[in-house]
Amino acid sequence: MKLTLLASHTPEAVRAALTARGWDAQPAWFAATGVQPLAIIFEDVTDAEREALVHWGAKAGADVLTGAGWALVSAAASRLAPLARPDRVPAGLERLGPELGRLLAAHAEPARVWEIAGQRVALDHPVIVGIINVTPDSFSDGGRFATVDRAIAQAERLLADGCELLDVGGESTRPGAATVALDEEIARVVPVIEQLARRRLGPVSVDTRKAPVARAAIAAGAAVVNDVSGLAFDPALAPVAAEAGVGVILMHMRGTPDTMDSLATYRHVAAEVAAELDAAAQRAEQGGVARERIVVDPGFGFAKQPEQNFRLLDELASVVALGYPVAVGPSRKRFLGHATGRPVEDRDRATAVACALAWERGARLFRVHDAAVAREALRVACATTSSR
Ligand code: PMM
Repeated sequence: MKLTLLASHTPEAVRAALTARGWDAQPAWFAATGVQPLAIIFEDVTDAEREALVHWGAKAGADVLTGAGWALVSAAASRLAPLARPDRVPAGLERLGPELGRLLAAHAEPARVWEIAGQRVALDHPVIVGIINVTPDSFSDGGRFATVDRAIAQAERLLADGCELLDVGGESTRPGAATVALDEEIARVVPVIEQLARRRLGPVSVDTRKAPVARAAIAAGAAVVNDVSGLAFDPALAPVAAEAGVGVILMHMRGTPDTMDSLATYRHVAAEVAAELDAAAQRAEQGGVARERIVVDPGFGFAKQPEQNFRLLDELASVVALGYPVAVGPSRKRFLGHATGRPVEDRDRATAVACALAWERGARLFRVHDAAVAREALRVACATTSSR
């Protein structure tokens, strides 16, 4: 008898093993996601639910570890599925169903497209988002693109290097950065977005936390609003985005750039970031933004210490499980310098590696300064995991 261990960090190995033995692509994929082991922590569970879960786990062949108020359940997705079905869930565990069902659906069928104004962005390959900061003080490229001509030249380079979205920002959000007056921020981004639209360079996203800036940028041609505050800064932003039908990127942070460093305290960073992003997505949907238009982003470097960023990169699956497409923006950030010892101007290789790891863990959009290097890394990562 011959024996081969199959990789289980993604469903790909099982899928490939089944198709190699004659299964059709679709059933092979569903079977592969079904047998993939998942580990899920349920929090705020009652003692009775804990007991019921332990009892169920013993019968279902699932591992269940518990403590006060929580239970960690580990089993193949297909074994967990009955817990999410009202007709099959054991008595006493009904409360688990809705959230678990959502998580399992996101696992088996991740979003394939992202709807932005006027077009659909396919997510079956890495989508590179090029950064155009029109700020005098951004941490890595501040001042370099502060004129319209320079911003346009940078846009052309980013598109030539494979970007599918250009993210124009007029307010630096690095730790301690000064806030920018509304008029000033609009005066920075709108002329650039107008020129990009006139030259059909895009689509364009506007990196802003403020409704008036978003409104002006959308009028100038922006198809996406990228809000680093996850709609927490300006309550008027969600309706503006909803009415315009633009795509929305909701990034995780805590506090403001002024205060965020002091708020980087987590007991379990991936769980807390995922929960806070889920709340941001609820804010967006309650504000009228359609689910298909929402992307979430863990916000590397925002209210996170270096080791918390690495934990989050490793545990990106917790964010992916929310069911929204995931964007990441590790580009040139401090945590990469922490691991490599490289200064900010020499972190594009580290950025590319972080992007490749994030792709493998389920991220689909990659916000970078240097698209050429990131594209190479992402092509290798994509070729490794996307044979279907
Ligand atoms: N990082 C910065 C600014 N905007 N937007 C998203 N969605 N994700 C990020 O990680 C992010 C962002 C800060 O970096 P920069 O000053 O180089 O633009």
